[in-house]
Amino acid sequence: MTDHTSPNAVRGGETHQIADDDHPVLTTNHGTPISDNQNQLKAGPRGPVLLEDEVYREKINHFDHERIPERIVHARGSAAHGYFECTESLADITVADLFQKKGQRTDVFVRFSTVAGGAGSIDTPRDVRGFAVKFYTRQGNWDLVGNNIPVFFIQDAIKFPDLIHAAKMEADRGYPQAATAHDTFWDFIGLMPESTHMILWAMSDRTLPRTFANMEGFGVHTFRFIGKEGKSTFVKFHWKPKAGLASTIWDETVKIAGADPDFQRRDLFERIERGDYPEWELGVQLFDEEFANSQPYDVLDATKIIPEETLPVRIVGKMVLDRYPDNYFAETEQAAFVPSHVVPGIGFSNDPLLQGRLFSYTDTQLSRLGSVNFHQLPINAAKGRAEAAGCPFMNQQRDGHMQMAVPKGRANYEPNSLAKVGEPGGAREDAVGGYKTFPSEENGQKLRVRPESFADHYSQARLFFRSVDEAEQAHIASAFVFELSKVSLEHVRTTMLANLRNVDEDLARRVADGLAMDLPAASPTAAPVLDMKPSPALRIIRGPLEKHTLEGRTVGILIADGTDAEALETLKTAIVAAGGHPMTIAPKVGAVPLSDGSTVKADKQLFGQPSVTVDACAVILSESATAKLLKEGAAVQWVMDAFGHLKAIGSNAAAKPLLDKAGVEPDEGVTDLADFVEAAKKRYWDREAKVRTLA
Ligand code: HDE
Repeated sequence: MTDHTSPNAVRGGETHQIADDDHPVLTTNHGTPISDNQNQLKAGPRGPVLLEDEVYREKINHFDHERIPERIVHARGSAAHGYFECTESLADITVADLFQKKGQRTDVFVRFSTVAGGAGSIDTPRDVRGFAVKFYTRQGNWDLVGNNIPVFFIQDAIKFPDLIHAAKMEADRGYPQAATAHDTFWDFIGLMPESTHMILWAMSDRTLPRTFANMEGFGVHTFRFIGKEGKSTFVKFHWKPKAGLASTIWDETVKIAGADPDFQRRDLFERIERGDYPEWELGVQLFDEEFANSQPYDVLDATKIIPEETLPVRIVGKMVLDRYPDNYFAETEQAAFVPSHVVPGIGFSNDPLLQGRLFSYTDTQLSRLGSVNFHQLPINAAKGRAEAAGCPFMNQQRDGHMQMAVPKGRANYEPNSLAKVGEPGGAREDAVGGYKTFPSEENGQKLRVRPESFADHYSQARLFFRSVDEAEQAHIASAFVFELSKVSLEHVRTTMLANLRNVDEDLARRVADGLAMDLPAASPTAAPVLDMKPSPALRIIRGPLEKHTLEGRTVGILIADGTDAEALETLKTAIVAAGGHPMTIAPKVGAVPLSDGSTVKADKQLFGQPSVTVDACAVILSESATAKLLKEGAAVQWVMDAFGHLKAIGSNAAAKPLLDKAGVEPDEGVTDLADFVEAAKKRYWDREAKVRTLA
């Protein structure tokens, strides 16, 4: 890019860049060429500004309206483009076009989000993550708007505004932002025993995902697949991360929030930039009415899972995210996910939470995006259909705010006979391929009730707690203690303890101990609490999706003046060979002199890149640099946190005094440089008892 500075100083601005072959002519929104983008129109060089200055007025007026209302929930998000590939045909089960042929690809746009915080909040609060997928299928768009937790807090959508009001910042004081550790949230949860299962997940490491690529995704509700003869099969959707499930430790999470509030969106962007494309398998649990009726819970109740050990997840596809959005606002912010947007072959169950969502999302887009034409925004337009049929949508709907299309002719109604006189007559129904609702038999009295079959609020909370690893159980108990310690209303804590007694006596006792409170009597239950068979699939730690690998992971290498050049090169090569991403970190970034007289640029500076931002830590220092860094709090903390967060630490002999000062004790995860790459593939859970007291 050349910098063309106008020689014409009389125009007053310091910098006038003028149009040339690389830069088109700057214009107003109405196409008028602009001669000066540096100065308002004034009456004389020092005179008042003139209202007639359309160039200025238009520019500032547009700027004043640059923001749209943020989403009431899931406001903070980031997204990527990619594709879904069918790996096993489901043609015998659904007519949905994207599942017909092995190898068939469908474009997707996926937005990940936190729930409670505003758009400018942090990436790593303890919070559920949204996992919303828009499939641009050849039969229209299908939005599978899920979360990284397979159950929800409430059973009926009518409670959603109460849940969200209670969870977000408190109405009078305007805080806390992006945190559930406050009175109103726990007041609501304590009084809504149906939320107990989800709150166990929320207090687990599931709400502290390391990166978006390390999360599972779930459709949550029971949906239907609809097959050729109109046969319906119930289905639950699961996304399984190829990078494996991985979470952070609470202390690490809190520190990431300070070190890098954009940690997860940066990771998503950088992974894609590096070609480490985040990938998931799509799995389905398929079942019929008979199976549904034989379970000790109701499959229409979104606070329940179907354990994978009872009904295995069948993998039918994969999703790869390989392109970052070109523009955050136009794509990520304006993306409108709407669960009622399904395609032929996919339908709904009577889950009252799902049914409630079918209304809410279109409605919210009208206030957020401001127009019934939000489907015309490029990110929302049904482009898959455009490829198939030449037009993203064809109907007789017209006009409205921000109408972008220019429909020709007068066929804005149907039926019409205009084609008889040679005029375009517009689109018509497709009785064979068009969307058909599954004709389920429905009858009954109109009632505002909860079915009896939704009454059990504790069995699956117990199932979850008893299924996960001991380390995860300790994290859950500690998370309850942390959150409830921030609750100032003592009766609210007591209610929670009373509810937890129905989940697991040991858990309730540990939380009560952590709060230094007496255990109250258990709260009454509306149904017997069952001891379901533990489900190992629910574990992160020592579970089926925990992966010992360096693939896609970042290894921080602390270096400083005099670092052994050869050792550094050997380590970097070994990390890359294992699929990892080496990141050198030094007190000064510009030039680090190495042992052989050469210099390298460090990737990051020590003070801005604490070890919480990397997955494993190596330290290669000269004796003199070690002596200096012993007096540098950030360096000592770098190593201390790596140890405290159960990460592998590899070092050369000269760096040893720094490890000693940081309190590093020998264990399997503390190695010399030769063994480090292998050791760096996992965390050392057994170390945890040495470094912190858990509830
Ligand atoms: Fe949402 N939810 N939700 N939700 N939800 C929204 O829609 C709502 C629920 C989920 O990246 C809103 O466009 C109701 C469950 C995600 O843009 C809103 C109920 C699940 C996203 C809304 C639920 C979700 C949203 C706000 C109870 C997991 C972000 C902005 C019946 C299965 C999508 C918007 C994105 C967003 C309503 C419960 C997931 C207000 C009424 C259960 C991932 O329409």
